[in-house]
Amino acid sequence: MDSFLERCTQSVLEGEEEQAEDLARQALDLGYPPLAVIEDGFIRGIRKVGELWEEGTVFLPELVMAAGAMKKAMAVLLPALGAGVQSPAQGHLVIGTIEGDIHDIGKTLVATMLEANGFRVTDLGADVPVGRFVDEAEACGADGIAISALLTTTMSGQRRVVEELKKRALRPRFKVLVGGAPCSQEWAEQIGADGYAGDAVAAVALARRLICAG
Ligand code: B1M
Repeated sequence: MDSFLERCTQSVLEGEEEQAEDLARQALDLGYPPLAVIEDGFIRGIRKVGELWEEGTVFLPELVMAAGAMKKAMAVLLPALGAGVQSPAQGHLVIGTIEGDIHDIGKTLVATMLEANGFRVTDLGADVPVGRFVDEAEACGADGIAISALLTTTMSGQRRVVEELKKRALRPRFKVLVGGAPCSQEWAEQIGADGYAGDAVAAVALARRLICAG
């Protein structure tokens, strides 16, 4: 791997907030495409920490520090993803991480990529109650709801959003898009969602297919 990107990975692995932020700035100065630095540099670091944590080699404080470093880098790089975008709104999505789940790094990246590609996005944040996804989608007249879940224990909330929409007779008016590490296309089909996306680029393609084509 490119040694600069390797340093980005390492800064997250070591939970070095200042260094991660500084490297993110340097990346932009050096002309690296922001999404490439996020995916091939910083995300590699946070995923590696997750693996080490699962193996029992690192502990929760290190995971928290790594997430802190990741967030500092993202704060520099995310605005650059959407820089200069002036395309008219292609559709409107409400997005959030499902209740009980505070993982918001991937969700925020997906939200930014959707915006950078011309979608209007209402980001509800993390730990969002099932009913709030539906209330907000109705209130702002969105076309779809994108739900992130990172825990096997919280992904069932995605199913409850679909059920809530059915209960309020709002299907198929609002499209439902799901994503997050434990999710899959099979899961989306099982819960009656309209589609699954494995990463932020795929989320944009899915939103285009479901919303712009529909
Ligand atoms: Co947590 N955590 N964590 N964690 N954490 C995971 C998810 C875990 C897999 C780690 C592991 O075991 N290897 C594990 C879950 C295991 C499971 O459920 N089977 C886990 C656990 C157990 C926990 C706690 C329970 C730990 C504890 O307290 N004992 C706790 C839960 C807290 C809670 O939510 N209630 C917890 C806490 C935390 C931190 C706070 C320390 C921190 C989160 C900080 C934050 O987000 N603000 C954290 C982190 C950083 C992780 C890992 C290491 C990295 C997550 C991340 O940011 N990835 C993670 C391990 C892993 O995922 N490999 C882990 C980078 C991000 C860009 O990718 O989020 O996958 P990701 O998003 C991608 C795609 O998934 C997709 O696109 C994104 C961009 O490519 N995507 C979507 C995501 N959402 C989408 C929505 C869409 C479409 C695509 O809509 C259409």
